[in-house]
Amino acid sequence: MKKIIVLGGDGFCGWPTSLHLSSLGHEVMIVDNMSRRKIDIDLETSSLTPISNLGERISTWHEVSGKTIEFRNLNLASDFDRFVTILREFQPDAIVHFAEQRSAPYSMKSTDNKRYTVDNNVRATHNVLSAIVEVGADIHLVHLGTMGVYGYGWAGDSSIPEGYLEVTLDTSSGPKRKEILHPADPGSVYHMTKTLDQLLFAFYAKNDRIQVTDLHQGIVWGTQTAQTALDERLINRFDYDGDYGTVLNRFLMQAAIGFPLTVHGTGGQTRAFIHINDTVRCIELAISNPPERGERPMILNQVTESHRVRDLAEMVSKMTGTEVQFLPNPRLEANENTLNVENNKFLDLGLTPTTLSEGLLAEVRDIAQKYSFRVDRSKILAKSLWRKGMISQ
Ligand code: USQ
Repeated sequence: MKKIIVLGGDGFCGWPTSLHLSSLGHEVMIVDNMSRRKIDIDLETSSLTPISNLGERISTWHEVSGKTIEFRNLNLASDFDRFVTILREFQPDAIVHFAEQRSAPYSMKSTDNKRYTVDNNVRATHNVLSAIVEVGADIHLVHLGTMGVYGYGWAGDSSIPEGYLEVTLDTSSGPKRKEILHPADPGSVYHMTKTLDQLLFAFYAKNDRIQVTDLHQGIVWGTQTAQTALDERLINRFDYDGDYGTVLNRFLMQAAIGFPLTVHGTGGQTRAFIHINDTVRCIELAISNPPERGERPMILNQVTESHRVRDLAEMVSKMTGTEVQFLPNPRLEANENTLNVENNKFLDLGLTPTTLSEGLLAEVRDIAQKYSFRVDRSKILAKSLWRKGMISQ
């Protein structure tokens, strides 16, 4: 069993991951500065599901499972010395890093939001890496990255490899094959911070021999895991608002209240998806299979299936009878793209994906409909424009 710190352990992926790791018998400590809850207050919105405060979550988990999760309230971007002290005292074997501002629309909303997202995310990641070097301990860092680092469509219909691209260089002694970090092509300031993270990982893996696993995750859907479903006080968050809600969960909530499904542009955007249950399992598998010390960062594509946005809308519409509405796209992104993603590494490690066809209906019934009375309809439409004064497509 391992000692594991979950940075951002109160968030949408962090909370179910903390419970999953704790249920497996690992000793878990959550480090979080409650920023996600504070942003909800600023945006005057809240999770569709009634999430308890972190103290109640942790005490309920103890009541239900007999297991203890520790918590430290700390801002990773600014409180470096305290973080070093925590590492010295807790002596983790692994750190799971979710502690970043994760919404693309939020990151594009204003100059302040762009600056906050870069300052928060890049400094947090760099502080984690330098703190690991500072304590000189053998700590495996598992980071939640994004599929968005690859960009969408520039490589045509060739498949996206797991992090590294093989290229052939013309040298004076003939062609030379080389594997390089896949070119970055971020579509928002948020996604850009994750591409910068990749360079930090590459440097610290090379210079300080830190073991890093970077997980390029797709869009998560679903809400509950086996552990968060044990008691309503453990329930996971479900974002539906125009900034933090992700596309499929938004469609499910919209269907539950009969709100026309909000497809941006033509809906020809193809994206990769994964269920929250598979997210927590992937983190478990990543922790159990660290790269060797001195190796370059291990990159895995954490996705299980790809879909076009308008196909998802049609699927939800057929299932529920809700109409589909094509809206001007507030983002700058390709109207249509193909996406083939390699994900063999997780499948080889034993991941058995939850598919959309299995889980979708239960999600509408058990979560979206059950809590539909909590929806604030004025928060549904996405209003964050990618370029000031941009003419919608
Ligand atoms: N979209 C709609 N209608 C909506 C909401 C979104 O058509 O009501 C479209 C967007 O225009 C976009 C696509 O759906 O083309 C995906 O949008 P999203 O908000 O579901 O996902 P995204 O902004 O890419 O970000 C989310 C998470 C982020 C994670 C990323 C994985 O917020 O943390 O890194 O998914 S990925 O998309 O694979 O890069």
